[in-house]
Amino acid sequence: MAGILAVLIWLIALSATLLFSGKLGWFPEQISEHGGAIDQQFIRTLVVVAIAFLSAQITLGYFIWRYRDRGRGQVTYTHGSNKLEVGLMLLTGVVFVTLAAMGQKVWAQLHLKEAPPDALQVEVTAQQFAWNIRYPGADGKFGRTLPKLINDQSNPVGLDPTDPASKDDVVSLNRMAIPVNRPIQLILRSKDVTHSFFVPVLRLKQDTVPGMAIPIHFKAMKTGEYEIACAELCGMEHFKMRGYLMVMSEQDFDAWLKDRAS
Ligand SMILES: [Cu+2]
Repeated sequence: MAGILAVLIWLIALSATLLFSGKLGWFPEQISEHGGAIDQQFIRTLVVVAIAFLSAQITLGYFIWRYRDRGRGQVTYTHGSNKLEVGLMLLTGVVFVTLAAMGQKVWAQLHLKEAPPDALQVEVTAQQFAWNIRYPGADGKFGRTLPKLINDQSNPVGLDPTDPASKDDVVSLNRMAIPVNRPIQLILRSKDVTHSFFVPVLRLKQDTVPGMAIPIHFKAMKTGEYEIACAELCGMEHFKMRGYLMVMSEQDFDAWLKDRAS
C-alpha cells in the first residue's frame, strides 16, 4: 500500500512539473518594453520553485517507500538535526533574497522611476464596474475634477466646466487608445473600492485605491486590440469590468482622440 502511495506522489509531482514546463495554459504574448524582463523573472522563480518542489516530493516518496511497514515492528525516533535545519533555512533565505534582488530592477523601473518626459499622460479612474479613461487634451493639462460633480451618465469623473483646462479633456469609457512605441504614464485612481488595473499582454498589474493617485508607466511595442481586466474581486459584477487597450500608430491615435474631442 505504502509503495503505491509513494509512486502516486512521484507521478503527481512529475505531471504537475510537466504541465508547467510544457507551458500549457501559459501567458498570452507580451507586447511591452519591460514584459520580457518580467517573464524572465517569472521563469527564474518558477524554475527555483520547481527544483524545491520536485526534490521535496521525490524525497517524501522515497521515505514512504524505504520505511514502509515490512512487519519488522522496530522503529527508532530522531530529534532531527539543528545544523541541517539552520542550513536549509539559510539556503532558502539566500535563494529568495537573490530572486528579489534580481527582480527589483525591472520593478523599480516600472514603479519607482519617473516616466520619460515625453510620456503621454492618461488617467484611469476605476469604478464599479467600468474604467474611465481620461486624456488631458491639446493643452496637455488635466482639468480640475470635483467629486460633487460626478454623474455616472454625463460626467463620470466629475470634470469642473469652470476650469479652462478641463474644456479639452477627453473621457472614454472602457476603451483606452494609445500610440505604439511611446511611453505612457498612467495615473490610477478609484471612485469607490479597490480595483486592480490588469493588462496581461503588458504584464502590468496595479491596484487602484480610493483616495490615491498611483503613477505607473509602460511602453507598448505592437499595435492591436488587447484586454484590460480588473484583477481584484470588487463586487457582484466584477466579471463585467472589462476594457480594451487599443495600441495604434501615432496618426491613428491623433485621429481617434480628435474624433472623441469633437
Ligand atoms: Cu474592479
